Amino acid sequence: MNQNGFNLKSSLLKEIDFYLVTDSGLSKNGTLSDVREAVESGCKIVQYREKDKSTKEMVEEASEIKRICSTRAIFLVNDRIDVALAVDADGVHIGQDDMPIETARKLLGEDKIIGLSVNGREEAVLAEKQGADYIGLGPIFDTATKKDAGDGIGPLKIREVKDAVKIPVVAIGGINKGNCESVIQNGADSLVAISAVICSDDVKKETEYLIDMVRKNKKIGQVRLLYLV
Ligand code: 3NM
Repeated sequence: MNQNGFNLKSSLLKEIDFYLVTDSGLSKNGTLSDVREAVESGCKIVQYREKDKSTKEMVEEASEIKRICSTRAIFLVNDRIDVALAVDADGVHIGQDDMPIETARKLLGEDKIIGLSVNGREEAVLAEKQGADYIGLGPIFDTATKKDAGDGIGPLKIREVKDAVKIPVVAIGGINKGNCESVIQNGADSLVAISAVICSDDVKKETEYLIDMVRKNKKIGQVRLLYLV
C-alpha cells in the first residue's frame, strides 16, 4: 500500500469500513482463503492474527497475505513486530500488554501504521497521545473468540470514545449481523467481526454485507448531521 508515494495514514482514514482479522483456529476455509475472499469483496484492512504457528510458518503466511493485499488492502500484523518487519507489512496492531507503543514506533518508523487495543475512554486518549494511528475498541459485546476479553462494554461507550479522540475507532468483540448497525450508529468508523465472518459458509457474502451496512449507516449519520447543523 505504501507504493507510488501513496500516503498510508491518510488513506487509512478514508478507506476504513470493514476490517478483517484472521484466526486460523476458527476459520472454516483457512486464513489465506479468508483473506483472498475478503479482499476480493472490497475489504481494505487485513490484520494477520495468529497465536499457534511457528515464526517460520507465520513469516511464510504473512508474505502470502502481503501479496494478496498488495495495493488493494492495508496489511497489519497482530502483536508480532518481528513478523511485520520481516515481511515489510504496512503496520501492526498491539494490545495493552504488548510492546509499548513508543518502542514499537522506534522499531517500525513513522510511516507504518500502529493500532492499539483499548477498553474505554481513558486508554483511548492515552493511545492517541502516544502516537497510535487508530484504536481497536472492545469488547463491545461479550465474545467467546478472545477468552480474556472481559465483559462487553456496550455500543453506547463507542460515542464516548469517539468524541474523545481524533483517530479512527474500530469496534471489536461479539459483533454480528444482528447488532452491527448499532455499532456504526454509535460512532464507530469501522468494525471487526471475526467469528461472524470466518465461521460463515460464505466469507465473500458476509464481507460485502458488512461493507454495505457500514457505508449505508455512515451516510445516514452524515445526513442527520447536516439536518442538525
Ligand atoms: N480483541 P469476535 S475482542 C481479537 O476486545 C479480539 O480487544 C478483542 O472476535 C478486544 O468478532 C476480540 O468473534 C475477538 O467476537 C473478537
